[in-house]
Amino acid sequence: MVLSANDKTNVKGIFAKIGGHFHIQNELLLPCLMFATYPQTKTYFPHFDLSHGSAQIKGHGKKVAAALVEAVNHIDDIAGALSKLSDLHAQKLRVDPVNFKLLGQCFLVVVATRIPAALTPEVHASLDKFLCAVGTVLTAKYR
Ligand code: HNI
Repeated sequence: MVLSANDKTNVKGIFAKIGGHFHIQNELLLPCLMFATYPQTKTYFPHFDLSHGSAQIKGHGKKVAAALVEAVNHIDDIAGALSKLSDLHAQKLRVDPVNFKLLGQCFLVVVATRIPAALTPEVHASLDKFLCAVGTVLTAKYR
């Protein structure tokens, strides 16, 4: 997935808005939305308290959000920035790659509902490409 210069600008812009406007809620909203919309994703978290608003979900949402920010900050080398996470997801967690698309959908829904004006068709397309790129990196080491 090759991001154009324009895609990179769009992605950085949307993350700047996310950070400023609903960072905290998003940490909770994103995993809760994923578990509610795609209950099959819960199978990877048998050890979590998955009730809405649980501290574990919140803590995890925070880590995922931080990893996404890291990817944005190193948008020219996402593979390098997320290399350790890529090892973890491939070798230990073994999350079926299809789940990354589900999480990406949820992320787009969060942006679309929270900051609808920012999600122009161009930004939507760039964000979709970015989330695909992150998913590709996190599943690249699966064998
Ligand atoms: Ni994912 C752990 C980032 C998609 C299941 N995941 C993490 C951690 C980060 C992270 C960061 C914490 C690592 C650590 O503690 O060292 N995950 C991401 C990112 C994406 C993603 C950036 C995609 C954008 N993970 C997914 C998906 C699933 C998933 C789609 C399954 C549905 N992740 C997990 C599980 C853990 C995890 C399970 C371990 C949780 C724990 O603490 O036990």
